[in-house]
Amino acid sequence: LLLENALRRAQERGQLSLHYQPQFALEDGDQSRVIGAEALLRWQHPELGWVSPAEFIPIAETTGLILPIGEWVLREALSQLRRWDAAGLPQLTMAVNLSAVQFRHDDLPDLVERVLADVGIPAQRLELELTEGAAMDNPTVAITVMNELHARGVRLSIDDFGTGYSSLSYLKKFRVSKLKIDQSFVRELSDDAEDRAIVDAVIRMAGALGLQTLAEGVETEGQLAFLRRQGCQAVQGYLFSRPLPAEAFAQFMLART
Ligand code: G
Ligand code: G
Ligand code: MN
Ligand code: NA
Repeated sequence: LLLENALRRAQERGQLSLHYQPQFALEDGDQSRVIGAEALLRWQHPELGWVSPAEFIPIAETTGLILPIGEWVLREALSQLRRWDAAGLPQLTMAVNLSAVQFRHDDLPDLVERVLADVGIPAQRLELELTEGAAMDNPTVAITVMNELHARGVRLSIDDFGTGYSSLSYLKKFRVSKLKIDQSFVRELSDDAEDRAIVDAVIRMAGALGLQTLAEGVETEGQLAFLRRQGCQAVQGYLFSRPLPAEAFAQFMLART
């Protein structure tokens, strides 16, 4: 209850911020190029310090606070994209995490369209990340919402792919463009033949379904080499960069060019 009340005030007191983790396309040879950023919510409380999203997102979901907070995240992330454009950074896409509660809310497609128009960012530059669980919670509703977002030009990816229970028949019907391979499969790639088999199978299946793949949690050159060899299109992880405050992200980008 203490945390709930604190969270209620966090937004108006400016305690919420976003960090951004770069996402890289794997290109010919051993080249890679930043193609986007994932916005990750951070909460700094004056007494509690940094509170982990793993701790406060579930509270935000059960109290409904995720709706105003989620709208703030969307608006802030897209506004940041505008600021980076103005600062001369290459045109990136912005990936924003959606909770199941936001996804189920009637207003989502119109809200997303409104925020894009307010900020002046084309829908194609936004990618909404939805967990498998949120999509499979009610697949029929999920298909409708995905179609409405797709009609507005917004792309969707399935986050933490492999940890839920997506049926392959639904995956075919879902209007998603990308599978984000969960970091739990990436972590042991060098030691675990089963994880290698799983990741290989996900990349091949995605290819057959016309979906892109992005591997999360890439921390070592060995993991990267395997992913490259199997044809994974994109990666993010500590090997390249931790999630960074907006200013540090811009510096990271400028230092690469
Ligand atoms: O950044 P970190 O690894 O601490 O994030 C922990 C979890 O919180 C991840 O599952 C991530 O998807 C989730 N998360 C981070 N930011 C947001 C957000 O803006 N909205 C939602 N719904 N989840 C988020
Ligand atoms: O659930 P989601 O995939 O949105 O969560 C992303 C989380 O993973 C963020 O909290 C981010 O800080 C964390 N993360 C990103 N890259 C790495 C990595 O290379 N290793 C580990 N352990 N965590 C990572
Ligand atoms: Mn994510
Ligand atoms: Na994930």
